[in-house]
Amino acid sequence: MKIKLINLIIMCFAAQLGLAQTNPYKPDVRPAPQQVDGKKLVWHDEFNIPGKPKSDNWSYEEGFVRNRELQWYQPDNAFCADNRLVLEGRRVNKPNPQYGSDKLPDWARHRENIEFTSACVITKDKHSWKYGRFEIRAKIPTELGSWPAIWLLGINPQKGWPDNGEIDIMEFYIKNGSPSILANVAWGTGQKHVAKWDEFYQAISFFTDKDPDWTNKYHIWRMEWTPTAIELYLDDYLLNRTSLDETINPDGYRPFTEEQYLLLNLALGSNGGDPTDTTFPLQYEIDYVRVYQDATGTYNGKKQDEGRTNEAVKACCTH
Ligand SMILES: [Ca+2]
Repeated sequence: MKIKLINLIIMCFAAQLGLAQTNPYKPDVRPAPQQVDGKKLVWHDEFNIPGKPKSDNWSYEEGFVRNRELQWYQPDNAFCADNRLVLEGRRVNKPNPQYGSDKLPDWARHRENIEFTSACVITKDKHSWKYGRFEIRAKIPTELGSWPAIWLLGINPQKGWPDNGEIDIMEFYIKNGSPSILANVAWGTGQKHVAKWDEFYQAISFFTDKDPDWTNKYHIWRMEWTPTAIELYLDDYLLNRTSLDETINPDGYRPFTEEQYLLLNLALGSNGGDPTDTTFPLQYEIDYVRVYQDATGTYNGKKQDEGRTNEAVKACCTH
């Protein structure tokens, strides 16, 4: 009896330990902490409800958008399943519905066909933030042709890129011939479409040499954005730190003292390399996005349940 009791105690202890640990290969389904390091959780999406990403959080970029990338963005390639958001890159062969149209940028309107589709989800016009801790747990595809990203752009309608600022919490693409992790901050130079960059890049072999299974695991990308600086981390390893004293446009505008919105996307081709020989589909999996703020931060957006039907709220909250 005594031995059974001891065994039971050991089993309970082990179970608790198990719960306390995160499986690096799976989404972390434990509830988001409401507070960390004195900062409160102000917004999050755990992507735990199967189906389309919540429409009160996300909208979509559509078509051929930027950088001569190969993919046609469409909502169909974004879905939630098994407690994570999947942005799926697919190889297709179909006519470009906007072939020749001036709705597309010059480089894209002459593409007769769409060879790849993918997804880009954005919080533009729905949620934006100034300062805070941004924590994103994700597993990225690293096959040739992949260009996954977690990034932010300024919301000021009077300003364009790059005057509005850009923060790349995570990008993965081929830099100087090596597949690399990038973490960048960009702002204005006074010249149209020309940015000043505080760039960081590190060959992914730096990570995979230490852990050969690195690419099959989820990792945590984190931004600490304060009135003083932007710090970008990967699994608690500081990749890049940018002082906000540097990030002043020539006209005096300081983009990182203004609100920014979030983009999650899987681009294909361009900086990502040629995906011709890559096996598709490719999946970029995002377990959660969590934003924490202290008194310095601001957050503008709808409350999580605003605009949703009672049924939707019930479906959410009984899940
Ligand atoms: Ca999740």
